[in-house]
Amino acid sequence: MLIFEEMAGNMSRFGSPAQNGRPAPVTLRGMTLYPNHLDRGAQEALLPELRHVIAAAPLVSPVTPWGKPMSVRMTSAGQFGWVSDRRGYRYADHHPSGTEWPPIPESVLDIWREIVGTARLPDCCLINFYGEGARMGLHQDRDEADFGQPVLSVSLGDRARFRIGDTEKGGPTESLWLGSGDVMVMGGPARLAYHGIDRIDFGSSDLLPKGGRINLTLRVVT
Ligand code: MD3
Ligand code: FE
Repeated sequence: MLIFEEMAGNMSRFGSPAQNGRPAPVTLRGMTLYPNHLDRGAQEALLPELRHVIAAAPLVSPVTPWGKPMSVRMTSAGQFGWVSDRRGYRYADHHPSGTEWPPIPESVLDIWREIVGTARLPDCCLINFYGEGARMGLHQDRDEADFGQPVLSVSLGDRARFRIGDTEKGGPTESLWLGSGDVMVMGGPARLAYHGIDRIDFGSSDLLPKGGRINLTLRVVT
């Protein structure tokens, strides 16, 4: 009884019974996690769309304004892309190479439409790629104009240890694993919480042929 075993697995992971074939959403510090929101087929269907974006706007290894290389490689789709270099962090209307950012794939916008709604669509989809050993230190996302707009994240590939704290630096934090297909929405009080990725469990998923993790964050920038 494979279905029964999958349900039991979900129950031990999330502590609540499956609903409509998916574990119930989990709220932590004002964020809502939708475990396994995308099934394997939906995850696989996103990959060619993302490869298309990355072919037009290649992943870059950004440096911080202090000149420290980031271990995460990044690119974006949409009207704006998030960039970092010696001049600072900011949203830019072109890729660092000078090319236009490609449009956000409809299949990615559909996830926003389904979970957030249609009042406003995101104008940036930041694509983070985590290879073996990549991490992201605790930070706030505060380069957007309206913190009333949520941020939606989609995890694909290897699972990652996500950490979230308070809206002030140095407070207590909590962590949870993000697995492939998990979708998270940060709105309300969670929107300005410190957060980061401690580590990825490299090789834990077979979604990406060479391993690693892709995280998409959909943002309303303007
Ligand atoms: C909580 N990315 O790109 S996504 C980022 O997995 C970023 O690549 C991480 O943090 C990643 O800025 C985490 C989940 C996330 C995104 C935005 C948030 C959590 C957030 C904004 C406010 C609070
Ligand atoms: Fe962030």
